[in-house]
Amino acid sequence: MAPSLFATAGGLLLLFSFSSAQIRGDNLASCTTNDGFGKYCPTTCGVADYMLRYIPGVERDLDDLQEQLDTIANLTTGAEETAVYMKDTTILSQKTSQPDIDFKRSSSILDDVQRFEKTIVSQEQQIFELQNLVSSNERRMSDLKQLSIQLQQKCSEPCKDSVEIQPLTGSDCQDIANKGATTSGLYYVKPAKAIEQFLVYCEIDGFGGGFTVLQRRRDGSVDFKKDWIQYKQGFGYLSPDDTTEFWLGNEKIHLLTATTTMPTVLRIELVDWEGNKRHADYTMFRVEGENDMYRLTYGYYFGGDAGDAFNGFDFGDDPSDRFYTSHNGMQFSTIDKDNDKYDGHCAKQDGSGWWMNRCHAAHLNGKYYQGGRYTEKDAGEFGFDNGIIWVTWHNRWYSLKETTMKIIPLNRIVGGGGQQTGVKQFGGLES
Ligand SMILES: [Ca+2]
Repeated sequence: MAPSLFATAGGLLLLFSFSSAQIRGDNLASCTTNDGFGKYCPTTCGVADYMLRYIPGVERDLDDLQEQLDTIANLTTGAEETAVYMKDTTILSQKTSQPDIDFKRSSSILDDVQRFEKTIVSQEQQIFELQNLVSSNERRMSDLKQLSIQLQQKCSEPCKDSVEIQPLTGSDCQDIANKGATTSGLYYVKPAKAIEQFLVYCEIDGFGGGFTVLQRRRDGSVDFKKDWIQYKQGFGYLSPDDTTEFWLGNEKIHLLTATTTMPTVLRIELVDWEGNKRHADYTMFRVEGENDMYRLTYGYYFGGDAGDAFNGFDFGDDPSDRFYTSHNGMQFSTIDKDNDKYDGHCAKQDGSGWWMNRCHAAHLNGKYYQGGRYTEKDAGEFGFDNGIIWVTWHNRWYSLKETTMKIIPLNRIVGGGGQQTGVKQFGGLES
């Protein structure tokens, strides 16, 4: 009896640890949230969506918990019955073992008496142990009931988000900077064709420039192996202090780049594991809509010190490498959608989403390798799981530490605003 009671109590504890593990939302297919929820904003899928998915799980857990409590209650009753039975048996034994005067001399009766006395002692010990078990189980049940009540209270509280969101809004971060914003942080933007506003991280520089940040890698905390829907909607976390990783989402990137009257410059900023920084700028950056598989186009490499990896790279095996690794005009591919120019499936091989050709010379959504170095073995026989690559700076076996993809209207860089006369004005951001 005792082992099964312990086993049940153990199972219940396991159930509890499982219940609290459920609070993480990592397993959700299209809405990614985790322990940071409530502290950082999910880039997509609102709080209501999260709660709707979360509640049935909690309710199931509570039902399971109730069942377990009932089981323990039944087992405790069983133990109590056994204790009563044993007490009765003991009394009976005591009665039976009264030595009869007429048979005092019988050695066999004396033996019986001794045996019964032993039985009595052992049964009393068992009764004592069972009584301990009963009270210990009762204590556990009351603890668990208390926990259950706390859990129910927690579930009925409304979800709070403590992230600071700046009050200014605009069509993009430059618009917000034009309205006087001076601090970087989270802002709501609504590009011309957007149905509703959405949250972005704006990097406001000291020259009145407002960059809208599209992508951020910094520590490998967010897995970039995501499917089409997730790349479309965005994933990871937006933080007011630029401490988190995210992909803003292809649909939002499309709205920010393809529906504005002013051409957009894409700025790519890279940091390696030695702390060196480089950047690359592309003019007329545009991402088409989903009907064109979020095709990437740009005008030309506008400058920077990271080199023009978007234009492809001659890896030395074949002169056509450059053509087949250029990115301009490529559609977006993900692990579940192959829009590349390769017989195989680049995005599936690399476990990422990107504007794949056959396959790439720049791959900022690649696998995060701590320390940066990885080998052909890590990447697999056919170059699977490539890192975060910008081949015109570091070779393909070096995965970068940090990346930022952000946009700013072209006129902020070329003769716009009276102050900004060239890209060098922005160089201060990198150095
Ligand atoms: Ca293919």
